[in-house]
This record gives sequence, structure tokens and C-alpha cells, in this order.
Amino acid sequence: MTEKRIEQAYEIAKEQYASFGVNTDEALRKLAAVPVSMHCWQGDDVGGFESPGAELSGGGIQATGNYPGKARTIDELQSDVEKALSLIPGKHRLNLHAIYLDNEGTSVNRNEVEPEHFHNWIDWGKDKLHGMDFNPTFFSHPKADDGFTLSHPDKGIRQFWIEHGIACRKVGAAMGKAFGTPTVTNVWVPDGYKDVPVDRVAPRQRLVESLDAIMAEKIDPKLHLDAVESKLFGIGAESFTVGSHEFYMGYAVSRQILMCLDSGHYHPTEMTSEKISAVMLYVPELLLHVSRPVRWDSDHVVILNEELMTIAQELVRSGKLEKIHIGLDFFDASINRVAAWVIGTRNMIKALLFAMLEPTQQLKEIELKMDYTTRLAMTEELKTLPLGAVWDYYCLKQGVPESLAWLERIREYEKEVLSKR
Ligand code: RNT
Ligand code: ZN
Repeated sequence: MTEKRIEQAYEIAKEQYASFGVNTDEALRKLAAVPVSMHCWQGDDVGGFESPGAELSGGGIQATGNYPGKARTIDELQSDVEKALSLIPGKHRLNLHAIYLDNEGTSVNRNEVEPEHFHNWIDWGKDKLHGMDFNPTFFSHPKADDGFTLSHPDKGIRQFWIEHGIACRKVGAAMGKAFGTPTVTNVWVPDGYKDVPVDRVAPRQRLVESLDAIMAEKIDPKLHLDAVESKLFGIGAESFTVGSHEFYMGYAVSRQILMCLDSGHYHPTEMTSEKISAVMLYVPELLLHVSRPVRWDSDHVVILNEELMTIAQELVRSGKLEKIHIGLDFFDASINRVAAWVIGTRNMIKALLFAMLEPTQQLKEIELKMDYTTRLAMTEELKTLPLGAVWDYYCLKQGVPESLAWLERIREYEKEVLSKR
């Protein structure tokens, strides 16, 4: 579409939204201020760069597919992230894992990770990103092969992973300082049993002690925030997960740190969208891992489905967007990996736009008056207002391709760069 046609379509859409009491210009201004933390691990199937050809192993998570063009080096991954960001409207964050360090070809063990190993990323991201987020990596390592890390029965192994956690908080703080916005460092451990345990208590006590040891040092919240991520089960740890929802909910509330809700980490009929308002009553801030579970925690690319739209509505309606850190967590190796980032991240932003194009205050008043007929009638009509016209206009104003125009750029990149890897 030409610029003129996009603008004309926007003018009509603007009138339609105005008839519902919605100011589209204002919604777009608000939307531009919301950063999404894009996860680096979609670009190389959670392999990382500890050694050449490093691959995801253990931890009960899986990337499936063998689409050509996966990033093999930091340079390649940075180039892919840049390509993705150039097709996504707004200014966003990058979420790194410890295994994406720059060890300059030497061997750096997990407990030896230092901020200097991420200078390359920080320097590269300085003018491109809103900020960075971080994760210690408690998998793909011989000391995680037993399926236990921070709750391992062996004190020496626990200590190794505690040291990794401590080292990673320092990296997070350095990132936060460099960008002037706090880095959220998120702890997720795969610890659990394949078969039914006898002692459920001891591993959980050990996990509490290890987490306390990691977080003992206070770090300025302007630089760094701690988050903990719960899970239901993993492949090979089907019967018992040490860090369950109740475990981490209690931990985050009692320590007043961030709780991370991953949309793939609950029973299939349990919805993350339903949890946000409850959890936010008890924790200072929240981290989301927006993902798409298909029958299990499959980490499919996020699509614009009802749950994504409901999550976005909960964020916007809560009025606490600045306290909720939106991170993405999916990895699909069966399609073009850069396209996967673009599709999932654009969908997250589009869902936020959908939620912002709602007369929330008016709807809340209608609900308070118990006029449920109008509530249902209005929320249903809002679904088919011209969201696409507003979205295309937003993309135009943010200098990124509208509608499907971005795919052409991915095809060019695939031909010129990815296919040569
Ligand atoms: C695993 C968790 C975790 C990971 C990333 C790579 O089930 O969701 O967040 O996906 O840390
Ligand atoms: Zn996650």
C-alpha cells in the first residue's frame, strides 16, 4: 500500500475508534513507550557460544526443526537480531542467556562468567536497544546432567551453581548500569524427577537456601532486578519439579522480588492472563515469558490468539505496565528464525495495541453498574474495529514495513546472508 492509502485508512479508522470514545493517536503514543524484551535464543535454538557448535542439552526443553541459516557466532546472531529489530516497530530490549558470552575462544566456566564477557553485546546494543535482560544458564552443562542444579544433593555441585547465579547478577547489574534501565535477571532451573519422589521437601529446602545465597548481596534496583520462574514439568522431569508455582510464588512474595510467569508453564487450561492481577497484588513487579504452548510447553512462536490478547488487556487494564516486564520465550527451528522473531514480537506489540484501543474506563463503569449486556455487546464489537489500519499506520510512522511487506526483506536476507551459512 502507498503511504497515502495507509494514512487515508488510518483517518477512517480513527473516526471509528473515536465513536467508541478511543483516541488512536494517544494509544500509539503510549504503545511506543512499551519495550518488549526479545529473547536472543530464538536465533540459534538455545545453543549459545561457549564452544563452537554448542547445542541445547538437558533441562527438559527442546527446539525442533532444522531450517537452514542458524546463527553460529555472536556476529551472526547480532546481525540477525538487527535484521529482526529493523522490521519491528518501537524500541525494544534484548534478553541474553549466560551461554551467549564472548569468551574470545577461551574456556570460561559458568562460575567464572564476568561482565567483561558481555561488553561486546553491550557496546553493540548501546544505540539500538532500550536495555538488556539476563539469565544464568542452569542447563547444557555436565554439572546439570543429573537433572539437578541449585537443589542438587551434592553440596559441591550446588555451590558451583550458586557461584554461577552470583556471577550472573553482577553481569545483570553491569548491563543495567550501561543502559540506564534495570536489567531483570531471571532464574529458571530445570531441577526435578522423572519418577515419583519420596522426599519432596528436602530438594525444595535446598533450593530456598541456594537462592538465598545467590541473592544475599543487595543490588540497587535501578540497575538490577531479580526474578524467579516456576514450571509445571519438563521432558525427563515429568513427576516432580522442585521450582513449582507455589514454591516460587512463596519465594517471590517473601523476598519481594519479581515472579516470572511463563505461559507454557501451567496446566493446559490454566491461563497466565488470569494470574497477572492476582500475583501483582503481592510482588513489587512482574516478569512475563510470553510463549505458546501447544499440548505441552512446546515454545511455539507467539500468534495473535485469544490468550495473547487477553494477556495484553490485563497488562493495559491494570494500569501497571511500567511494573510488568514483557519478555518473550519461544524457539522454533522449523521456520526462518529471523521471521519467527518478527512474527512473535510484532504479535505481542499488536496485542498491546488492541488492548490500548479500548475504552477501558467506560467499560469498567458499565461493569460496575452490572450492565453485563452492554459489556458483552461492546467488547464483541471492539474485536472487529479496524485494528489493522491503525497497526499499518503505526508501522509507517515507526519506519518499519507495514502488513506483510516485512517478509520480502526477510527473503532478501535469507538469500544474501542466511543461505550462505
Ligand atoms: C524453560 C523456561 C526458560 C527457558 C529459557 C531458555 O522451560 O521457560 O525460561 O525457556 O531460559
Ligand atoms: Zn520461560
